[in-house]
Amino acid sequence: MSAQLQPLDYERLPSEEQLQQSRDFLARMKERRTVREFSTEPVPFELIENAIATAATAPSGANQQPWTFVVVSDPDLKHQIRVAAEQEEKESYEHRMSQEWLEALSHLGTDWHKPHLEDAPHLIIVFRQSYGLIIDPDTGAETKIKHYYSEESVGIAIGMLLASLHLAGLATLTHTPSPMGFLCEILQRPPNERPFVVIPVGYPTENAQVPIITKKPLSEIMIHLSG
Ligand code: IYR
Repeated sequence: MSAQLQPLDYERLPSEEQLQQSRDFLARMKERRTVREFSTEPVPFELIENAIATAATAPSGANQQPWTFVVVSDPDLKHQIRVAAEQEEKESYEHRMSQEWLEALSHLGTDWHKPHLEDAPHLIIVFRQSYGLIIDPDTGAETKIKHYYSEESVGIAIGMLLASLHLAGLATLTHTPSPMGFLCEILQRPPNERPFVVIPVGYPTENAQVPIITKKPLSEIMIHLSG
């Protein structure tokens, strides 16, 4: 099949506006913090929908969009997820994680207790579709479709999701309980979907605290080869 093309819809911005937009976005994104203390206050659901719709605009390998975003707002399901996550995390913190790993984390003050999995009004659980799966509704026959760069694609989409939620004034936590297999069972996902990350979303508590951390300066992370 040959490519079907159409003209690019593109508006060239005046240079001052380019700079303004770029600086404003940077300033907003610099405010973003990973939050671990969530209020139970409800969140307008359109903010969640818009963030997922934003993530869905991400580029992906062969435009296969290998992602599923499961939003869990049901208190009973959140409770089940918390119990299962804490069980795995307790085992990890007490037996599975190396001393080196625990030391690398110590400045963040994390441990196996995960109350935010119940306090946050929504958990967005992102699944990576390691392959596409089409099930014929009549015969039940399965067709598997190879996916390309699914990890990279899902990672990019999650970056856009986090940016949208932050710009909407919401707090997030990128949480990766390990192992995460329990999420497939609790949420009854099909065999082609692998849990990628759990993102509690909501408002921070009034007294929320965050670790004092810094981000690497541009001089350390950017190499400009200008010729
Ligand atoms: N999954 C654990 C441990 C953890 C690991 C990393 I790498 C972090 O940056 C933070 C935590 C937990 O969620 O506590």
